[in-house]
Amino acid sequence: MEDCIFCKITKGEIPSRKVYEDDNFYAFEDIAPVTPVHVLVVPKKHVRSIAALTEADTEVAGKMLTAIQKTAEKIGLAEDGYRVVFNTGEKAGQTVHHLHAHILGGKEMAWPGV
Ligand code: DGP
Repeated sequence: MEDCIFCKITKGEIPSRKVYEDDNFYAFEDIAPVTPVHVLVVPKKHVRSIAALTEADTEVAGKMLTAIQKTAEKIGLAEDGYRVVFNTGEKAGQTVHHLHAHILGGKEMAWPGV
């Protein structure tokens, strides 16, 4: 996707603070953190959101959980725990239309928090 900011970040065309990368995923610090640790995990393949996933995305969708796990370990959240958020659609607060997981951590979090 030509105009997708996260596609450009995964390709290195826009600078970011990378924390994890593998063949299919790229993870970087959120530009506007809402918790002391706030990292985004995005697939290199452009998919708009969870709502736009198709059968062809099954493998990447499954691997995304493992990429989230590895990223959380790398940024030191595995022991204390973390929250994973997928804003899906504008009403849910999705502003960038490229599938991404927010990994939030570094503080005590209440639940529910909506
Ligand atoms: P969402 O609202 O779920 O679509 O989250 C999009 C997030 O992306 C939001 O927390 C801010 C972050 N973001 C937007 N543009 C950039 C950028 O250029 N660089 C980085 N690092 N984060 C960005």
